[in-house]
This record gives sequence, structure tokens and C-alpha cells, in this order.
Amino acid sequence: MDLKFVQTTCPYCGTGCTFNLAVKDGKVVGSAPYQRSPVNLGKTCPKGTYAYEFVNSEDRLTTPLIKKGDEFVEATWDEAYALIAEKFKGYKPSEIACLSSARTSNEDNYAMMKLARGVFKTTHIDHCARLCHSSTVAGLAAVFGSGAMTNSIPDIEESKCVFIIGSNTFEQHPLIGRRVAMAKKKGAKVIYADPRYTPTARQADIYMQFKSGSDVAILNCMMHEIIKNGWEDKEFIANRTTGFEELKAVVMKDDYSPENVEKISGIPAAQLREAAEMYAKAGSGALLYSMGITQHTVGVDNVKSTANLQMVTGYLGRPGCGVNALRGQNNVQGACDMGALPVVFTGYQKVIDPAAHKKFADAWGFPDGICEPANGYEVTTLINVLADKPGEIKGLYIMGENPMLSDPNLNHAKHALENVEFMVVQDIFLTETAELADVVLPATCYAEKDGTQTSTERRVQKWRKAQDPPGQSKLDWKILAEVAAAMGYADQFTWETSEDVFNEMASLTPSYHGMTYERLDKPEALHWPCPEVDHPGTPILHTQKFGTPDGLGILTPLEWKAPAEVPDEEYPFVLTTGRCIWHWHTGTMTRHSETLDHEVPTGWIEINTEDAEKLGIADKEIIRAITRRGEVEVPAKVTDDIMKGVMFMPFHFKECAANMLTNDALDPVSKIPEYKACAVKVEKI
Ligand code: MGD
Ligand code: SF4
Repeated sequence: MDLKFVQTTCPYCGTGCTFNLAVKDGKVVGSAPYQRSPVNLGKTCPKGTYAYEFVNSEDRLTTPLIKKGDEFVEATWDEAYALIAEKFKGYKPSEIACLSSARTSNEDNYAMMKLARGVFKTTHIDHCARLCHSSTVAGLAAVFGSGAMTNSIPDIEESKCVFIIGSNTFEQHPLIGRRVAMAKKKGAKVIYADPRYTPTARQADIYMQFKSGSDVAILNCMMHEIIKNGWEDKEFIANRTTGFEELKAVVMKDDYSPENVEKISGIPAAQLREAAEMYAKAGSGALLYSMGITQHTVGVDNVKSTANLQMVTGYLGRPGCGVNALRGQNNVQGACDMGALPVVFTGYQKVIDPAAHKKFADAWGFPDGICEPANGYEVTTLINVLADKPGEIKGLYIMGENPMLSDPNLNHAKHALENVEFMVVQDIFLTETAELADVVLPATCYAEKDGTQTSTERRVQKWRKAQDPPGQSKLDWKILAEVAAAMGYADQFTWETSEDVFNEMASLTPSYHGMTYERLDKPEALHWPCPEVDHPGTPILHTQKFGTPDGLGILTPLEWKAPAEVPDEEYPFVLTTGRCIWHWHTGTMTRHSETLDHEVPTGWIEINTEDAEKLGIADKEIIRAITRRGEVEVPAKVTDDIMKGVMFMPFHFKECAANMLTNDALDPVSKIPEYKACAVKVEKI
């Protein structure tokens, strides 16, 4: 028997835990701890522990498929490439769109970005960061000059007070949650604000339960109390920020007094006062947030509001502090860094900047040039264009995304995708989206490839190949390079290894410039920015100055605005949605993992005990949940963990898909949908 252990990085959440895959006779059969990781210190959550189980699932895609009539038939790679090239050559650049993937490596995303902009010459490329943290990128970039998590995961342990708002850290980033627990053991206080009494709430010294969608009011109220009592960091404000007087004029309004914010949020005024005092007086404060902040029509305002609080308290640029935006997908930070966005090349170099455009055009050397120096469609705009203007986009190439379960308002998304003339899906499973495709291409998963991913803390880590790919499946970047070759651009895609792709990318990307595969092999890897080969990486951003033109952080006066859809007589409850610890996003991988699927085999809707009593609904009863956009039948979970008037659904389960219900209203700046608040009613069946 041949048994070996291959160290790799978890393919689920943005924490970036390292573990070993156990490989017996060439097949992945289990996982084992890797003790030297400074991120997870040898531990993993259930998803990481069982991340080996889906790898050899019988349902993995193993051969290219081409749709003939309503059925897929197996095809050779050459047949699939020939068809893709024939179709895409027939479209104008503006008629093609590409969706890249936060589940694939940096190398795969770079290849997709180059294929889109260099071969298809389209500006329309985006990925699911749009649905997740586009408000973080837009919000933090505007006020700090960089749209990423400011501090590192180990650094959270140094905090004297951790303030978590809109993140169920202990369930969704469990190994970051463990850091919070470690900080607490050292004496830190924990303040938690969330509509649900989650496992994170159990760790809190102060737990503030509030109505989804009142974040700006709560944060303004905390600043109101801090400034009223003179607890703000006057030196930090004077030396490192701009706009304090304008901010003060708004937050000091009576609208944001604890009594008035109690009316908006449901949090008792006394608790708001207590939280503001505890936080401001702690001496160091790490603010952690996730999709509870970002997924709103005011997502960018929410993000800027968290930045305001951190600047007012001076909790930035030093250990135990920071705006810690906990990114969702394992490589959503990396996919953004790689330029899988409609406005930037790698490292956030703007497509509309003539110098950046020329730099990439020259380096890539496409004889007929690259895309226009213009911005493309965001995913959510693309879906609206597909739905409303059939024919404007004709060809769609999707790598590693499943919008048919992850997009809001699924009836609308389905209508949009059905309007695509020719769709390619490149995935590891035949997803709900792949079922609508004309060509499906089988890709390798994390266990079958070398590559890198960038975690939420900007740490760039390695994936290492543990087994051969199943059937004819291939590396994502390799497939994209072969598509490029079929389109006539083999000379621009001559990479032989993942490392070749990385080196090309790093040579064009200042924040990755000093990284090499050799340097990334160390257990601690490297945090960007890492501009030179002798640079140690940057675990904490903004230590001396911000990335804004004048180096100052921008305080932004913000008024609270209600969600786009609020409860009324017909739809009297607020619906909020998210994940559970056992499953990941659209469940493609976790539902192919026997252990995880066995733990939580289907979805549910959480209803407060008093609300359920009034409606005559029993625990586990199958009920109908209805919004203005759709309806689903789903088992009720009657619980006191959710506040009265609010309901919660996880979005992993196709048989009771939360996104049949959610609202596709968008934040005007980041274009993120409002997954976290819409109006719902429930009925007995
Ligand atoms: P995933 O399930 O992660 O969802 O939206 P998606 O990205 O669409 O889909 C990723 C796909 O990648 C899967 O089909 C998987 O099989 C495939 N895959 C995995 N590894 C590989 C690989 O190596 N190569 C290739 N080619 N494919 C691979 C997620 C999106 O969902 C996000 S990021 C968020 S934050 C949103 N959250 C959210 C919410 O909170 N509520 C509701 N209601 N909906 C939401 N939708 C959003
Ligand atoms: Fe994987 Fe995230 Fe769990 Fe770590 S916390 S094992 S990265 S899912």
C-alpha cells in the first residue's frame, strides 16, 4: 500500500485553513491535520475535515458534453473546442460575457481574465464577488484606498474588544471564530450584533439582536454616543482622517440617539450605550463583518459606516484593530485581485487607465489588440440585460459558478439565462446552471491541481496536487488556454505549468510582484502587498497612511435608509438568508460529501416561536413561503433564536431554494443584491 499526505488549502471559505489530504494508492481517501499553519493551528471545521469526500464522487464530470436537442451527449475535447471557437468567433466582443470563479485558483482566474480581454476582447467579465463583497471592494477602496481586509487572522487575538456585526463568524468562518475565542481567553470583550441568536451570540459579552437592514443606524448611534462622551480618538482623527466635522453633523443628530435607534433596530437604548462605551474604552478594537453588512441595497454605505467607526475610535493600522471584512468563497479575494471584475486588470489596475491598458496589451502581444479601454457589465447587470434585451449578449462562458441557485430572484435569473444563444459551463459537477448549457467542460478540483489562492486576510497560499484528475477532466487554466488556441491564439497561451501562469501574472501585478512559488511554500506564505522578492509581505495595512491620494482616511456622513422592500400587510415578515456550518453555497460539493449531507439533508425556514404560534405552525411542518417573486415549500424550524417578525433560510438547497424568494434590488454603487432583507409571508399547506 502506498500512503502519503499532501499539504493543501481548504476549498471552502475565505479563512484559508491548511490541512493534509491522505492519498492511498494514488486516490484521495481522507484528511489529516497540518499543525504548522499559522492560520488554523492544526484545526479544521466540519467542511474542511470532510473536504476530501466529494473529490471521488461518482457524479464528478469526466468528459465534455455537448447538447443535442434536449439531451447532453459525450464529446471529445476537440469537438467541444471546435464548437466553442466556431460560435464565439461569430460574435462581436460586446456580445460575449464571461463569469470567472472564486472557487478556482488565481492561475485559473488570471487565465479567464486574459481569455476574456485578450481573445474574446470583451469588457464583460465578473464573478460572484459581486454577490458577496462587491460593497467591501467599493466601500473600503473609496475611504481607505484599498478594498481588502486590513489586518490578519492571527492578529484578531491581540484585540481587547472584538465587535462582530453581520457575520456569524463561529459558524461561517469557524477558524476565525476560534481566534475570537482565543482573544476572549486573553481577556478581550466580544460585542455581537445580528438578527439571529447564532453560535457567535453565545460567545458575546453584549449581544444586540436587531431588525435586518438597520446597520447604518446602529453604527451611527455608537458614534453618536462615543462623540457625545468625548471617547473618540482625537489624535487619530486629526492626523489621519478627513471629513470629521461633516460626519459629526450627521451622527450627532437626534435621529441617531439610542432611543431613536431603538425604534429603528429593536436594540434597547441602554444596550446601545453599553456597547458604545465598552468598545470605545477598550484601547484596541477589531471590527469583523461579513455578508450581513454587504448584501443590502445600502451595502456600500454599511461598509463605509464600519470604516467610520474604526476611524473615530482610532482602531486602524495597528495590531488587534482593523476593518476585517471576512470574505466568503475560498478565493474570492484572489479572483478580484486577478482582475475577474468588469473594471480592472490584475491588482486593481484600471481598464480605463490608458497606461494600464497599454501595459497589458503590450505584455500579452495579441496581434489584433485587446478589449476596449472601457468598463463592462457586472454579473447582476448582465442578468438584467439578458432578461430585458435578448440578443444583446449572445455568448456566455461560465467557469465554476452556479447562478441558477446563487442569484437572487431565480425565476428572473432562469429567464435571463434561457435567453443566451450559446452557453459554456466549466465545472466539476453537472450543476443547475450546467444543465442549461450548450457545452459542459469537465474541470479538475482543488485536490487535483497545483496553484494558489488568496484568503480573506490577503494571504496567498498553495494548493498541491494530491491525485490525478478523474476521466478526461483538465485543469481550468489549461482548458481556457486550449480554447484560446482553438480561437487562433496559441502563441499567447504557452504556459506549461501553473507556476508559469503565476509568474506571468506576478510580473504584471505590483502587489504580487515579489511572490514566487518557492516563497509561498512556507507555512505562513505571504500577505500582499509584496512588491519585491525580499519584501516580507504586509499582514497589516495602513500602518502609516491610507492608500488615498493624500494618505488620509475619508470619514463619510451617512444617513440610514430602509431596505428596498419592507414588510406590509400582505407580506408581514422580513426574510434574511445565508449559510449553515455543514454546507457551502449552492451545495455542489457539500451535498456530494456523505458526512455533511447526512448531517443536514435539506433546508428549512426559521420562524420565531411566538410568530409560529400565532400562525398555527408546528416545528418541522412543511409550509409555503411566498414573496412577490416566487414561492417554495420548506420545513419550518420554530425557534427563539430568530427575533419576532424575522425569518431565516439557508440558500444551499435546490429543493427549497431561498433564491426563489429573494429580492434582486441592487446597491446603486456596487450592484450587490439585497439577499439579507425582503418581505415574506408564510402559509400552511
Ligand atoms: P457556488 O456554490 O460556490 O456558488 O455563488 P456561486 O459561486 O454561484 O458555486 C461554485 C461552483 O464552482 C460550483 O458549481 C462548484 O461545483 C464549482 N467548482 C468548485 N471547484 C471548482 C474548480 O476547481 N473548477 C471549476 N471549474 N469549478 C469548480 C456563490 C454566491 O452566492 C456568493 S459568493 C454569495 S456570498 C451569495 N450569498 C448568498 C446569500 O447569502 N443568500 C442567498 N440567498 N443567496 C446568496 N447567493 C450568493
Ligand atoms: Fe475550510 Fe473555512 Fe472550515 Fe477553515 S474555516 S476548514 S477554510 S471551511
